Amino acid sequence: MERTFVMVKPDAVARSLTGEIISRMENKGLKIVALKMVKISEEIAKRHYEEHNEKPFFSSMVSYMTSRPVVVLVVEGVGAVKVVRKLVGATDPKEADSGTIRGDFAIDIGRNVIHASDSIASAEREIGLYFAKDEIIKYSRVDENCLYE
Ligand code: FUP
Repeated sequence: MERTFVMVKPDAVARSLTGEIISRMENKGLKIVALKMVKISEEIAKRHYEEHNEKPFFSSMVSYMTSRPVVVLVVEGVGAVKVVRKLVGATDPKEADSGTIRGDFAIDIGRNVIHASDSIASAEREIGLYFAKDEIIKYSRVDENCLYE
């Protein structure tokens, strides 16, 4: 089992897409093991996106990410990092395939509705930024015997 970090970004929360986006992950067979709404601080936003701190879009992205609430999740499943990235689609929604979350619900790279970790190492780092260990819950989905061979 693998865990990944997901954020329903401020644009998606404001557009009431939270339920639709979470449903797609549940329907795929992924298990939500942590979930909360937060309004993130500038410090957390800067740490989250530290790899982009030299980029021209960095400061506008940080102010956008802190402007409204977001919903953060930890999602678990076999190959969860890759599986969620496939559900999410390409970074630029104009390039994202139809059927993906960004392909279906977004048009602008600066408003691409969702974030998902791009590797197991990023997932561990990002989960640690947003969640305490005791906020991640162990439980079974009742359909696990049907989802997995
Ligand atoms: P992703 O992992 O798909 O979220 O993509 P990146 O880590 O490359 O980019 C992180 C975020 O930076 C994107 F979700 C949106 C933002 N971004 C811009 O706003 N403009 C750009 O030109 C590139 C990225």
